[in-house]
Amino acid sequence: MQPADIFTALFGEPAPFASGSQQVHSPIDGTLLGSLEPASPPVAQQAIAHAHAAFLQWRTVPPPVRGELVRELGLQLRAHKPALGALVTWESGKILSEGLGEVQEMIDICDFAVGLSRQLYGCTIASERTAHRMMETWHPLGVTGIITAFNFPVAVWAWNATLALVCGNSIVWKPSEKTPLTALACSRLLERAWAAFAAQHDLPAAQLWPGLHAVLPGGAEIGAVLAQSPQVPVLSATGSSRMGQQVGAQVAARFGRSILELGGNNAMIVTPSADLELAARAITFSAAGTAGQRCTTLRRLIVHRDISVQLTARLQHIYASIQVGHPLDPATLVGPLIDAEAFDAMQAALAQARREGGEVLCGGTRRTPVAGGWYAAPALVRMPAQTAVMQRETFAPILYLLEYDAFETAIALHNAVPQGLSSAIFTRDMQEAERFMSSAGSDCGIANVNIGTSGAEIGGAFGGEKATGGGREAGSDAWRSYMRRATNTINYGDSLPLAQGVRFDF
Ligand code: UN1
Repeated sequence: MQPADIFTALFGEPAPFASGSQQVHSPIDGTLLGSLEPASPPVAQQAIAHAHAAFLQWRTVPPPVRGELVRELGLQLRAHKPALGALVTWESGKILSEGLGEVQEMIDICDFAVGLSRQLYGCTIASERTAHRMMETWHPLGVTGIITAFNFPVAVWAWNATLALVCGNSIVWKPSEKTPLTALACSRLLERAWAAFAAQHDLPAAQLWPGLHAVLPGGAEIGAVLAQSPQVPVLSATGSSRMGQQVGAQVAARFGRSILELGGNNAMIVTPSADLELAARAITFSAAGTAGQRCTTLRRLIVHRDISVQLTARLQHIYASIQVGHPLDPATLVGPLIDAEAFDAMQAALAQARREGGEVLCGGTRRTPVAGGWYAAPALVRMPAQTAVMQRETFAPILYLLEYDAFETAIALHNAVPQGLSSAIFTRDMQEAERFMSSAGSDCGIANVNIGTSGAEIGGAFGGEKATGGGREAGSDAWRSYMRRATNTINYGDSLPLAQGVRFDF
């Protein structure tokens, strides 16, 4: 699909973004996709105030009814999957299958959130006092701020927004400056979902919409407004560890809650018993897929010395055949990097790797399958040790290869980086697999066996430890981060016994 058709499908006109100081260019070929006016800090303040007012109403709507809005959003996404998936490709550069996959990830989390809207369970607790009962109640928290990155411009919003909505919160979203159009498309779909929802339910619609959801295109100054506003009790931020350090500190300074999903520096251990063909497939998708621009991208491969030559040769063979090209071409596996800056960062990392004793086995150079885009051949780099360049996340398709002899050394190397998002082991040895997943194994939020580091399903909690920020989003009980917990103790007796046996007689 071409941009004009996509815009017509999503916005009802072929060129809806025709004026404004912020220009959005496609990383595919530099095409100008549109121009828009970014939000200013005062506009952001106002959006937060409206969102707070909407929250005061929305929190009283029963959760299963709130779920109906998310059900409508899921229907909109199903109907517009081809257009939105193609827009994700045009704006972020990922191949169409992954653009569509990202929209599917949104649909999946919608389904999850609809079910969740009937399952916001609190537990009951045995009281130590006669004729007393204890329980936990979960309440909406307020305005949920969402800051997203260019590489998953819509799915990460959906993880947060769908849960926040069923939990009874309103939303203010600052998308990446590089991908505001997909954000505005999501907002349009949610608006349509709202119209269908509001027609079926007797709600104070005027007080709820549009305050319930706002998109604020803009830069770090908008993120700072969200981070500093006391009317934003929870802020979910996805991006670099440096960004998270700033945002997290600002939110903490006002006792707000942050959900941080920051840098990854994900590794895989490949042991002698591994199915090497399966491992090679998983490595290629995780390391080269999405042009290395996932936070779950595989960046470090820790291979047992006995199989290293064989696996490296296999990977070099596969890498030589990977098609780098236009992401709408079905034969393409690797699209462009997001911009020239990303290409420069890749070159700088490769130069540093060489200085640190690394050998670039293949890739790393610029390709020009399409004029006007920054395309690079995915690189394999053999490293003599886990040097400084391997300690940081370079958002590009570079896979560093290390050898190990003892399993303990592999685990130690695996954990010896600042980040802790995703991890994997390829092995057919049950003890190695279990040790990798044990408390003394991988220190990451995601630890996989015989699959790669990227491409997680929404059913699990997504996030990681250390410099990854500690936040959890999407499935499992991640919803709790968007709510506040009240502990209730109820006395249904005729006396007033005190806890811990305290006497206070008078
Ligand atoms: C991200 O890169 O920010 O596990 C999110 C994955 C995707 C989500 C990635 N489901 O790779």
